[in-house]
Amino acid sequence: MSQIIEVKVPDIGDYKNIPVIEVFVKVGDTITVEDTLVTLESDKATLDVPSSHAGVVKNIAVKVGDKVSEGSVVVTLEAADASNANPVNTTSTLAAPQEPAVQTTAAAAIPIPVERELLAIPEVTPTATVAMSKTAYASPSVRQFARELDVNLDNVTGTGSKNRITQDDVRAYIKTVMNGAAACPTPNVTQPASLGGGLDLLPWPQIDFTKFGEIDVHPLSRIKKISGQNLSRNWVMIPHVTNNEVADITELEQFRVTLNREYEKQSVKFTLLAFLIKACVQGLKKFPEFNASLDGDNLVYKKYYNIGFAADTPNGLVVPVIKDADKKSVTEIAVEMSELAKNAREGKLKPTDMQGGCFSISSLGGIGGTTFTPIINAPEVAILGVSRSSIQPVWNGTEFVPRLMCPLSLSYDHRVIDGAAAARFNAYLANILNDYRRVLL
Ligand code: CAO
Repeated sequence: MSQIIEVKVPDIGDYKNIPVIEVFVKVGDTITVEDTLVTLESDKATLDVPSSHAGVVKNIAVKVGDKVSEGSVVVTLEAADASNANPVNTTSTLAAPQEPAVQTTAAAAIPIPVERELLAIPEVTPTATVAMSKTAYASPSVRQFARELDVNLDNVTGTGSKNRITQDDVRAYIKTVMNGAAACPTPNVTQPASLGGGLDLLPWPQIDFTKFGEIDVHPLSRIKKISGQNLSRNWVMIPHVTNNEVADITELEQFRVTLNREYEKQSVKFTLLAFLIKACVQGLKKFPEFNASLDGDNLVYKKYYNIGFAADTPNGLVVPVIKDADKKSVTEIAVEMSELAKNAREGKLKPTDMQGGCFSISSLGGIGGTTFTPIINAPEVAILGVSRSSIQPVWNGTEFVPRLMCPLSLSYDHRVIDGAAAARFNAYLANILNDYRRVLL
């Protein structure tokens, strides 16, 4: 006898009214126990709601954007045979002799919430080079995690329930690859430890620091953990080269100070960064390969100009993005930047505030330093580092004159950008900053 079963959101702790961000089933689908039905996303984590029963989907009670809490009905299933439905939770059924029985049950126990990247990381779509498995048994958050690291889930062995692939399985796979024993299609063939294919790294040093003195141990913040993984991947996978240039910003700085005086009452603060963002847009227009992303053997040229800027927050680094910077004035950029920077410091940025970037700027000018090597924010192909401006003696042909010089460090992905192009881009940028009227050209 078939049974109609309502699958509900189970106990999800303190979370209430969480939006549904993805629905994975449609009416008519045949699903098995633990198939993911929907994903919910709170401000801190994403949660996959798996099915407690096998059966055919008869009705879907939620859609993307709906808010749900514990007990909200997610789907109605028709289980072909209650005894074979193999529910994860055993609950009493309301028998209805002629009609299908209706069983109300919570979904299977939700796996530990997986924190999906909310910060500093661009959204990732599967690339042509890494065929993302449609058949591997993994939750959307694990699939997302694998995509970020370009891992094909078909190569990963799942150790979770019913061989489900977990984040730890993906990590273990990466460790194997990094140790030089890259996944080998023939199970009996093992590769020598060092063929030059993997990084062949030594294990991380395990040291008992207390042997040398007193210590304090604090867990890394969530932002540091997430951005750390991205920075490591980008540093290891992208051949970085940094081109250093200096821009004479003497006149621009005078102009900026004048503007700040004029706009004081309107609470607009013109920072050097706002001018830099606009100047970079001009650079991207003139040198389109800087506004591109690698997708396998293809280069994707973007026709929009979204500029990210690194913001230092008490919890770590985040990169909010000024969208369509080409369509905004310096004043609009300054206002939006200050709002985004404030939200970043207060931990109020939305995931969408940090997505869609084409090129990033990391400005340490307000803090110090003469040059540095910023790490490219993949899948972008270049990033501009800005250090502290200082008065330098500059030869004008007849004498040394004091000029305000600003160091610009442009890191670029050498697979996409040649050294000569990088030098041209940086010199062009310096030229605009030298005489900001050029931004109009
Ligand atoms: N040279 C000299 N002084 C500079 C400068 C430069 N290149 N850039 C900024 N300054 C000065 C500004 O003029 C300002 O002084 P006034 O208040 O007198 O005008 C002061 O430094 C502070 O600037 P700001 O912080 O208000 O503005 P900003 O545009 O420089 O920075 C933001 C905004 C969000 C980028 C910044 O707050 C921040 O977080 N910086 C750190 C970024 C970072 O961590 N990068 C590293 C990433 S890689 O780990």
